[in-house]
Amino acid sequence: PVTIRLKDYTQPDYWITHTDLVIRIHDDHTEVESRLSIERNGDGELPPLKLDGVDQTIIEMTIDDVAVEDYHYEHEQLILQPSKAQFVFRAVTHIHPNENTSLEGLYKSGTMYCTQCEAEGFRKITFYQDRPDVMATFTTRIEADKAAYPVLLANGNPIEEGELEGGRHFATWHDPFVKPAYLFATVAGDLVRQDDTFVTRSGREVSLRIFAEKHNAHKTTFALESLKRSMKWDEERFGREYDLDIFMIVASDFFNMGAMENKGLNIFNSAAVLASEETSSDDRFERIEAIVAHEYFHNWSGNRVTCRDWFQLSLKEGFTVFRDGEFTADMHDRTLKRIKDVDFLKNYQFPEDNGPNAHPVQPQEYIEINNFYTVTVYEKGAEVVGMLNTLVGDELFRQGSDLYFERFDGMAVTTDDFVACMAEVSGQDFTQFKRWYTQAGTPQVDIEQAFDAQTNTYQLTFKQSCKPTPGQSEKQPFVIPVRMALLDQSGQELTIDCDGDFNADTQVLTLSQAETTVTFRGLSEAPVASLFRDFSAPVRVRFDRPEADVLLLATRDPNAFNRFDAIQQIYMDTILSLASGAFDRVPDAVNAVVEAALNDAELSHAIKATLLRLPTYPLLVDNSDTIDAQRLVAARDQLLNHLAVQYVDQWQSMTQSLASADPYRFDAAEAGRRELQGLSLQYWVKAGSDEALNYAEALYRAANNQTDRLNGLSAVLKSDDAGRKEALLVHYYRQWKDDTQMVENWLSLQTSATDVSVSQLKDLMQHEAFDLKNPNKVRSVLGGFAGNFKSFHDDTGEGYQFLAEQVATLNAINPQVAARFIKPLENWKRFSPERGEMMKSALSHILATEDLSPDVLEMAQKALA
Ligand code: BAL
Ligand code: ZN
Repeated sequence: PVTIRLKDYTQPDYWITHTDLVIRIHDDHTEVESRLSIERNGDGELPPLKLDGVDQTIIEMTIDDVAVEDYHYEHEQLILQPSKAQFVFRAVTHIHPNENTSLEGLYKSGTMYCTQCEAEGFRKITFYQDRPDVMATFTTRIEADKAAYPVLLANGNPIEEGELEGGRHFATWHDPFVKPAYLFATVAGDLVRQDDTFVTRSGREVSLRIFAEKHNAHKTTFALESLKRSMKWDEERFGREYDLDIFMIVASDFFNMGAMENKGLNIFNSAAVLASEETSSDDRFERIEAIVAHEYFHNWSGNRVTCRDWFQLSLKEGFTVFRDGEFTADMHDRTLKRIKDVDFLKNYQFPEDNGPNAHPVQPQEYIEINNFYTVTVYEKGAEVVGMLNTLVGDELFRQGSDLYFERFDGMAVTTDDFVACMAEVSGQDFTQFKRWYTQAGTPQVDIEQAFDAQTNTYQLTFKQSCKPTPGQSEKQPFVIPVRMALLDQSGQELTIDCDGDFNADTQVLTLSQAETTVTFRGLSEAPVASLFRDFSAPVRVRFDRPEADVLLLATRDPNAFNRFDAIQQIYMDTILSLASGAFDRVPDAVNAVVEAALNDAELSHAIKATLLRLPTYPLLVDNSDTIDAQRLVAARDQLLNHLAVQYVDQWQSMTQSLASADPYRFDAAEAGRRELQGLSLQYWVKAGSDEALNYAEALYRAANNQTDRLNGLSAVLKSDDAGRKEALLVHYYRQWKDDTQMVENWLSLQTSATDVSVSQLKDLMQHEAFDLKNPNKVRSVLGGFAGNFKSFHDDTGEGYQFLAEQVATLNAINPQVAARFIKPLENWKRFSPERGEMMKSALSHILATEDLSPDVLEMAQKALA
């Protein structure tokens, strides 16, 4: 495999200005006829034309209607020598979508044909310069059997349709906006659809259509409503209006990603678009709304302005995650959204930064770009955009965004271009700030404080550092915005007067040196510093300070995010100290913060739930030096049991008082109520009474929505009542076996919500509900298991080898999906030596597999390096 490097980027030798496709779908093959209008980029002698293409059989090729005889094919490229600077290249090729299990390019999903071209799938459809800086207008004609595939879709606006001989028909679509091949899409299927319209702010009426296979037909309304909210929000908040006459979403049961922002024709993983209260939990509703928004927002941040090369992936993904985060915050509860996002970042991105696959938001090299659709590029990328917003303020951020969209409309650009717009509107110099794009690793900020009662001054000293990451041993200081307040002993915010780089309007202190000391004046008593409010920078903070300070923050910080953060810190220290043996019992501080949260009548249900939830295993692992997996399990369980028993009366009364017989409604208040009820119920069941278990089962059985049902079922699954667990799981499957999303949930509940052994997993993979070719089912079973810390890291270590075997099998079916399952093993060096060796041996097994795909090879090599 070849390593691709950012520093080697050069423009292509040729541009493609228009792409004309005819796709003829037949049962045993698909014929693709392309006509590419090509122009030389530059002058002088004509270089060879190199077109990417894999898994195609060439039937015919011409240049300006003259047959091409002289060509060769090497390294997955067709190479030929044009004799003119401007010409039309035509190719007729055959492909086999029915055999395409990689789910890249054109493939069969259930009864329909669909495509996935990002990042490099278009080369499986036709020969092309499959790179994002080659942008063309597209005309696409699809032909297929009319009875089997009555719906024929492609990007852009529909321009023609009609009948063909032999029961076939065609539809032609034209996309007038230039786009790279990765945004191409086509669909042919027997689909039902739900229609609506949206009138844009300039008064244009846009048709909205959501398509699904018939068995999924009843679940499209929520996505359609979400789409309309997204379109409106993007006009109001970012000034972005939709451009085509039609916007379509298609739900596909077989999909590698969550969804794909193809121009005018988004294709979604069914799990990320289809919703009903019977089958979708509150979390799922929120996720669907966010993904619909995310893909829609890409129409500007990604499609109208796209990436010059794949090293710029975060240009569109970081910015679009930031945008969808703002949307969700505006639609629901801003603090809650922030807590959830930061929790996600710390659970997934911090460990990535702390392991062998650490890479910058703008990676400098890759073997397989599919491996770089990561939490670093997406979520850390969004944090970087968020910091720019913090540094320039909301108004200038919007001006910078407007400038970016206007200046680069129709172009393929870089993260530098984006930052330059923010610099231009604000007059700030972001040269140093851009290290966030190029340096990998999570910076650590060590803080010390000193109060001087003589001078009424308080000093904070910040020292930043960043551990070496693969290929980067030395790091330069980052620009770190610290949103902050100083609190008095009652939790009131004090006025800040200091000598640091502090913005009084935004209450942001900016650090740019390796070490910074800031003196705060006019303080008659030692304040309590509330730092990194709302997680103003993606850093690890080490601040060794009196327990009383942390307790004040955990119980009284007016910034709910920081209150959450302080409580999590107390839980985390407790669990890690119990695991290491430093504590032999749960300290009083825990009771103090839990009681304060339980008794705080001002807190919303949702925020209260976040304050009462213990840190997850990935977070505990990421904060441990050496991991003794089963001691960690025992320690977390000890704290969980302690809270369950100590506050059993409160858990019971909260569970009961939060019950509601009202019709289901998805909104922040109701979702919060159900979340807190579910958490209380788990604690109550954990305390061990039959009454609690009966309540959980009754909640499951009587539920009129999936959230209540899962709250009841999860509580039962975490109990020791094997008979009851089995009975409910059997009931669930019988009831819902014809619903795709419910079956996926059923699979994942068995692997993630309860203890599971390798032999049970093997049985589950033999079940009629399982299909190794379906990524959602694979993720439900293997992803559920790999995230089940206790079972995955059980004493036998069997799970590691089992996972390795599955990766080896999946490598031949779907490399993209296979490569994702190397991650659970990659941090083997951080575990205790014996366990680390078992994990390493599983990775070696993967690396020894024959015919490894570049996807799996790259990930396994890095994990073992
Ligand atoms: N572009 C791939 C899917 C997404 O991030 O929207
Ligand atoms: Zn995206």
